[in-house]
Amino acid sequence: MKLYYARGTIAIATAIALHEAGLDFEPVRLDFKAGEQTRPDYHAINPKGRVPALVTDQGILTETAAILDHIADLAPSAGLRPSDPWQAARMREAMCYLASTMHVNHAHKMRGHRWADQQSSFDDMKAKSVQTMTDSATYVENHVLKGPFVLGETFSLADPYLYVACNWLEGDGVRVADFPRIVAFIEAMRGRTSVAQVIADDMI
Ligand SMILES: N[C@@H](CCC(=O)N[C@@H](CS)C(=O)NCC(=O)O)C(=O)O
Repeated sequence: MKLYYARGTIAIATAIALHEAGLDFEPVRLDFKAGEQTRPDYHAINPKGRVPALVTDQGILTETAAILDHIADLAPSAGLRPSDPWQAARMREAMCYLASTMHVNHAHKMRGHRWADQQSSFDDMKAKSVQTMTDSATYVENHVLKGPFVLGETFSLADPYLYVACNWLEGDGVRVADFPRIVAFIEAMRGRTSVAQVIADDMI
């Protein structure tokens, strides 16, 4: 498999999950500063011009939640998706929140051009993102993290996803130290071999 990614992006959740699953992959780095995600050759891989894109022998898969779910299916023995239906639903609840709300809040800082055309609108969205990301951190702190990980003691697909989103907080103007469960979660994640590997590979 080939993973198209850019440094620090949500694509790194896929890299962490692949390491957790013990699956080999070839990372292909895009330079966002050079706009490589906007070029026609990359649009042939992902017409949305976003990362991640995972190239498999069955085809190309995009959307972090779908990719993570597929990784759990490729490596069932890694136990990345709980067998208990309620726990699996709670894991997906967290992942849906990250995809639909926290990631979108984060995107308002740098990607205002998706929703508006005026510089004043971009400035307004960027300023507001400090509050919306603080709101996301508050929600994660109080309702998403049930222990060291999203599901409590059990590691799942939601954790790499949440780790990358939490990694954005400080840069988005959120005082992470105000959120002790998030601080402990980041610490627990950094203790895992999978996360140490993506840090060593300068992916995040
Ligand atoms: N819903 C997608 C969102 C992917 C996405 O927006 N990725 C960002 C990086 S975090 C991206 O590729 N942005 C490039 C751009 O907007 O030009 C997913 O979860 O995979």
